[in-house]
This record gives sequence, structure tokens and C-alpha cells, in this order.
Amino acid sequence: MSTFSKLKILLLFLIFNIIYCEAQIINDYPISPVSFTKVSIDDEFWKPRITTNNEVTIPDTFKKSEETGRIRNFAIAGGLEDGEFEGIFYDDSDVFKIIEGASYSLNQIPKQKLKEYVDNVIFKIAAAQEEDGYLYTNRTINPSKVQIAAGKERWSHLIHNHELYNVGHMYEAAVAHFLATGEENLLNVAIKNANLIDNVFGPNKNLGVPGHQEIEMGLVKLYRLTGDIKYLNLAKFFIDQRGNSEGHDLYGTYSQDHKPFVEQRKAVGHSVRAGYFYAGATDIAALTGSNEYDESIFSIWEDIVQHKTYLTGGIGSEPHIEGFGPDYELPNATAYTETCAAISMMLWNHRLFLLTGDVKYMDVFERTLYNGFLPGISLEGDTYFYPNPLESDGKYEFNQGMIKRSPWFDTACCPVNIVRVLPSLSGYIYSVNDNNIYINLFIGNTSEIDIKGKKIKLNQSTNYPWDGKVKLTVEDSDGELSTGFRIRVPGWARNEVLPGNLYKYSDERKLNLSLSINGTNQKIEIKDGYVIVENNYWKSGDIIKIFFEMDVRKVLSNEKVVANRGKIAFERGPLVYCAEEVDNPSGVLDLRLDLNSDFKYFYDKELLGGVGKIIGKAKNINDVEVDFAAIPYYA
Ligand code: FUB
Ligand code: ZN
Repeated sequence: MSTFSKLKILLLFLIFNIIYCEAQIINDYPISPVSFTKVSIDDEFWKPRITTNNEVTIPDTFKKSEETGRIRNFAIAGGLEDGEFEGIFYDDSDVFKIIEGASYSLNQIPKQKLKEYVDNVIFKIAAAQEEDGYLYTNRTINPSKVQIAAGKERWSHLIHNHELYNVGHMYEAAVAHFLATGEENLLNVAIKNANLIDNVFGPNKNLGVPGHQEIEMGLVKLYRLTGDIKYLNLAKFFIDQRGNSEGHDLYGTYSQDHKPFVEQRKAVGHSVRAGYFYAGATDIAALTGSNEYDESIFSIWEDIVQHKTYLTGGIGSEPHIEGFGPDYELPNATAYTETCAAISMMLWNHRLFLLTGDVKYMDVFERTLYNGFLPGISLEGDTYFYPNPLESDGKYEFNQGMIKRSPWFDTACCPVNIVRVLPSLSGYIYSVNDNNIYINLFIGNTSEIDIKGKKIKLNQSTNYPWDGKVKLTVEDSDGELSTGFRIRVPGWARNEVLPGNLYKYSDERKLNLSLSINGTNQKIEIKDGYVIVENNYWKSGDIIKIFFEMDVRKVLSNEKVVANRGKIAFERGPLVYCAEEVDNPSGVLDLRLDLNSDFKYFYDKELLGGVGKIIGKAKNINDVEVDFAAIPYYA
């Protein structure tokens, strides 16, 4: 290549970057998250899991995608290979989700081999894209042989075909890939596809909506990156068109398509669709600055946390619809609590925090992260839970992977969702607003935070979730900006299991909390659930320490939850505990515990990669006193 051509490419790249970096976003969340690209996790709890995700889970899920034809489908659709479509019409989305996860990882640990592999998969995806931007391998491979649920023609069976859901995941992957690598190969595919969708759907065009929400969040990310308002408008169109019978036959409550969103007040239907929908609507509220969804968003959230959330943060009690049941219907053994549904709650609650600054949303996020999301993957990183029931007799199994984690599923949404969430975790720890840095998660890391054009480099070190000591060190600061900190006091440390009265701790024990700055104890001021560390011109070497006491807690459930009557649950810090027969040989389902007896905690570094255990005494079915032991539910 001539020097001139190289210069031309460099110039184009620079122009492109300037355009993307300066995308004009008119309205935005009042609180801005510190990007995953600025935070590097380095602790004993999450780092090994993220490493396992890089080294085991990403290769494993790519391999499974190869073995099951998911990747070959793109090659066939693109004319690179011969063959027939294999799998299910929504399988394209799995590959996009792994690319999204791999991109976050590439940002943190650049790996040439992984990058080359991802580029090769992107090459196949690009080849599979039709001339006008359409991307859906099930149809492109052989339009006369599409699966029935895909519909004979493009867009003819939106209720089931996932045509729009799939590409929503592609947009999310493309944006992550661009942010991580600066490369446009997937982004170009995404933009071309989104432009097609925009030509087809909208007012005075096709008025249909996707059966499964997801594209809304993807379009918002495209808008955020490119500044092209049409993507935001299209996302809003999909939100507003739902429940509007002009243009499509309503899909009903299963797809939250029974009435317009602005009239919805209760969480209904398939819980992943619901969570993605509410998260997308929250994005629109923030990015348009409109209040029109407020009543719906906040009422539905209250409905979920007050009536429909498991102690683990899991949602979706009805296996047959993979979704919400009536209020207080939270059976433990048949709980569906899909891993993806937990993820949808995390995505939504983080957005709600950014919109309102209310601590309760990050409390739900944390509860779900440790207890609803994390159980979805084994310590080894190659087996997965899809439903996450809270009780098992070792026999009942509505869906594969209820009794023990499974190496794969025909519908593999959950494993690949874990793949993308784990390495993005660094993006949920900090956020900024005015001169304040919010610290929402206690995860060891080093970060470089931009605030009002100044940079502050922070180190957080902690042994959380095993103890509540957190040390923040200012590693570098030009000392030119007076900055304050808002440190989240977790709900469990404020005696609040979840907002509302679905659950409560059995006692009102006040846990200790302390704060010191450079070794001097401080008077604690808590505002809206955050410890306030007043503005200061921080210097390198300044140290803030916070301590949240952790203790074994017993949780009682609202009596209206029939399945929980007469039962208690154990928690310690952010973790929900679980008793298993392997530790309680006389069985767990009939164990009787004395609410007032003492239960101790100890950390067993040899067990399951190191876990805290709760031990004490119980009575078995024959009224004989036996030893009792519980480990964290996620483990
Ligand atoms: O339809 C795509 C995904 O498959 C859903 O989100 C999951 O619930 C599973 O049905
Ligand atoms: Zn899933």
C-alpha cells in the first residue's frame, strides 16, 4: 500500500473517530457511568471469574456455536460454505452476544488469537448480510425453507421470529466491539442493518413491533455512538407502538403487548422480554428527557420488587411462560428465575439508578448480581444454569439444567448472556454526577475517572463479599478539582432486604458502619442511602476506608408467599445462603431451625474456590439434633 493510501486511511479513521467521539447527545442520564474501558477489576472474587470467562467460557461458547452450526449458518448464508440452516431461528443472537463479551474482554486483556478469531466470525456475519442490510441467516440461507415461526416473508411473523431481537444483540455487540477495538467491521454491518430497519419500520411505514424486545436498547447504543437521532426515534417508536392495535394484532401480555406502555402498571408475561422492554423504555426516558413513561416505569418496578421478586433477585416464577405469575406467587421448587431475566433486571436497575440516583436500584442490582446472575455459571466456567430454582428435590425438572448445571442448551440465551455481562461488570462500579463520584459496587479495581475534564485515578481494594472492609486510595490526582464521594450503604447494611415488605430481617440489629480518611475516623453522614464524603482537593496517596459490618442474618418472608410460610433464609452481607444435602446428610427439606439459636460464620478457603459457610444446629425430621451447614446459593 502506498504511503498516500495509508495516510488516506489514517485520515478517514481520524474523521470517523472524531464523528463518533463527538456524537451530540442532547439529553442524557443525569448520572454517567464510568465506562468499562476505564476500570480494571483486580480482586480475589471477581477477577478469577472474569479470567475464567476469558479463558474458558468465551472459547467454550464459541466452540459450542461452531459445533451446533451457529457460526456456520453465517458462512452458508454468506456463500462461503455450502449447507443447510442448523438450529433455531434466533441462534444468530447467541453469536452476537459472545462477540459482545469477547469485545469487553479484548479491551481488558488484548489477545491476538481471540481478536483474529472474532474478526473471522465478523467476516462471516458481514458476508451473511444481504445487499440491502438484512441479516437473518434462517431466511437468507434458503428463503423457501425458513422455519415456520420465522414467517414466510421478511417481517411477516414478528410475534415469534426474533428478526428484530437478533439484530438488537448485533448492535450491542457492534458498539462494544468498536469501543474496545476502534474497528468498524461489525459496526458497519450494524449501521447498514439499522438503516434498513429504519426504512421499513416507523410511522406511515410498517407499524409492527418485535415479539421479543431487545432492539430498543441496541438502537439506543447506536444512537449514543453515532449521534444519529433516527436510531433513537426508531427505538421510541418500537416502545410506543407496543400495545397499539393499529398496525398489528396485539400479541398480549406474554410480550407486554396488551396495552400501550404508558398505560401499563404491572409486570406481566415473559420476564426477559419485560426486563429488556423496561430497560429500553428507561433509556428513552433519559435520552429524550421526557416524563411520559415515569408512572409506568416506577409502578412496574414497585410491582416487581414488592410482589414478584425472589430473595435471590430472580424474577419469573411461571415456567410455562418463562415469566411473571400473580402477586406473591413465588414457589421455590418450580421457580423459573431464568439467568437472562436476572440479567435484564440488572440492566434495568442500573439504568434506573443513572436516571434517579436512588440507592434502591443498585441494591436490587447487587442482590441480583450475586444471587440471581452468578449461580448461572459454574466455577469452572463451562456449565450453566438456565432456570435457577430456590429448592430442588433432585427430581423436578421443567427445563434442562434445573437440577445441575448443563454444558449447553438448544436455546443458549443464558450462557452467552453471562459471557457478555461478566466482563462488562467493570462498567457498573462507579458513576459521576457534578463533582461527585458514586461508588456502587465493592469490587477491587483500579480506575481512571474523568470528571469535569479532570482525571482522578482510584484504587479500590476489598475482600467483599466475604467482609465489608473497603479501602479507596487516590493513586493520582492533579488536585485541581474538588471532588466528593457517594459511597453506597448496601440495603442489607441498612436493614432492608428489598424495598417494600416482601422480605424482612428477623431482627432489627443495627450493623456497624465506620469511615476514616487518612486514618482519622469521620462522623458518618448518610444521605439517600449513600455515605457522603465531602468535596476535597484529593492528593495522591489519600486513603478513604469504609467498613460495613457483616453478620449472619435470618430473613422472613411476607406470609402472603405461601411457599415460604414457616421458613427462614440465611444471608450474610450481599449473599443468600443455601443448604444442600451434601453438607446436611439427613436431608434439607425437613430441617427445623430455631430462630433464636446461634449460627456462626467461617471462611473455608479450600471449598469451591473459597466460600463463607454458615454453621449451627438443627433438628431433623426425627427430632434429632444435627449439624447444619449452608453455603452461598451462587456456589
Ligand atoms: O427467545 C430468546 C430467549 O430464549 C429468551 O429471552 C429466553 O427466555 C428464551 O426463551
Ligand atoms: Zn436465557
